Amino acid sequence: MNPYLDISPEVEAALAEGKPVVALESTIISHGMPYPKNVETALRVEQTIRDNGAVPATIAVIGGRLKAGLSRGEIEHLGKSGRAVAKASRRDLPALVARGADGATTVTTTMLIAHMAGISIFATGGIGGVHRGAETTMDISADLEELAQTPVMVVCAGAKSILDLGLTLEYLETKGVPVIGYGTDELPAFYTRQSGFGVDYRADSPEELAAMFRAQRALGYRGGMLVTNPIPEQYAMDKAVIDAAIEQALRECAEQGVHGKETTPFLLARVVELTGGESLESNIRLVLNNAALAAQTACALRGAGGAAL
Ligand code: PSU
Ligand code: MN
Repeated sequence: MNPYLDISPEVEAALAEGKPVVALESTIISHGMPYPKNVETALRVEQTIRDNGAVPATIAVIGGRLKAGLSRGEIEHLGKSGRAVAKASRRDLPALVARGADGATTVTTTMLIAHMAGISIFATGGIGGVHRGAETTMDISADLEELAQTPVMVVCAGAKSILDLGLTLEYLETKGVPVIGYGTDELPAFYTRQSGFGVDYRADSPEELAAMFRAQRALGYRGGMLVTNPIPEQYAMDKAVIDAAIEQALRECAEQGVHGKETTPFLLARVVELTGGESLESNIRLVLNNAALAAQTACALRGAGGAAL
């Protein structure tokens, strides 16, 4: 095992017994939602995974250790510290580990650490992607590169239209990452069920998702798979309301010269402020929905047919 990795006793036992395990990220806790909703949500997401028959492994860097499986106290700490905790992408891990620092893991580093720990399914809200205007800024999330090189299934609700969704799909196609719509032929746009962009394939059950992931592994691909699960209808937002908030957040981002790793957290926080918390509620609901699907798929993977992945 990697000398910097700590797997919690519960997660370690589950992996040893071949039980289904689902990884969860921590940037969503420290940078994606305000306290105390972030902590409440992180704990509810873990409970949802348990209710669906799997063991949750929330991932973060604590005191320079790569953690797969956090205690309640560690989740509290990440939630209370908020943006004071470093947002940890792939390039950040060497320095954080060497310094014994804390880090909130993005989709990128959650995939990386999950894979190190032997966990192959991960549930989140939205992934990073190609930013609008990337043709001049070159701002493309490391999440897309990680999907291209790390064999983990990521269950998300699509991506927010703070990004250029068309270019994000083009990039994933170039990198050979399968994008699967769950019960849909269209890429969901996080707060809304539709984006106007088609996905590669559609699956209608956790068993179908498991079969696709199994086939990908059997083909020897090194990369992962992106499952896009639309927000439940009753929690979806009005497209005009969310689009207006996103447009305003993007304008303010440009005016204030926000750039680099601060861009995504700035946009996420402004959208929540501008929609008066309605978007936060939608965000929470879609994460819970993704956690349930990821847990069911982890169970399907461990179940019928062949060795555990
Ligand atoms: N998009 C969301 N919510 C999030 C993130 C993105 O709707 O919480 C977080 C995830 O952790 C994702 C990261 O991996 O932001 C991407 O950041 P960047 O765009 O800087 O790569
Ligand atoms: Mn970026």
